[in-house]
Amino acid sequence: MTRAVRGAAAAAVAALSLSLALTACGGGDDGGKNAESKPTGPRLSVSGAYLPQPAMPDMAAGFLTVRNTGGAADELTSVTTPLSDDVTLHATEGTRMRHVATMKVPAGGELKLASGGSHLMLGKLSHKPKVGEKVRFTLHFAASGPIEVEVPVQPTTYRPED
Ligand SMILES: [Cu+2]
Repeated sequence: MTRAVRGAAAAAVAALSLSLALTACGGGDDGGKNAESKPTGPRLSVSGAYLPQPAMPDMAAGFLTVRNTGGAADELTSVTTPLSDDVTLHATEGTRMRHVATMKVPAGGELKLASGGSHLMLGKLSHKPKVGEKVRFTLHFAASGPIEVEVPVQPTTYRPED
């Protein structure tokens, strides 16, 4: 009799610890799912980069689009290139352009640098780039690692198709 009670008690304890183990396991799975559904960091890609062959010998503009398919915004902080030690980010407001320190790449959105709008301004060119040449740009961001792009030099009047 005593033995049977002990046995039942032991079984109950075993069942209880088993259910605790399952709960803990289920909790672990839920944690994993929550982690996946949490917003991710920025996920950037660069497309459509080009550099019109400059009309002036010492200054050029650069255009490109940075897409962000991630869950967090990022910021373009600088661009480096062998072509220039003096690359600045310019925003265009109306007919005036303004030097800005950084440019936002919104989550699920894009930063578009296009003719007539925001652009990269390259001064003190190491040489005058010619059509057909490719210039390496390295884009630096506040959160993401740097992205390198080979930027084709296009005719001065080139306009990309949208
Ligand atoms: Cu400018």
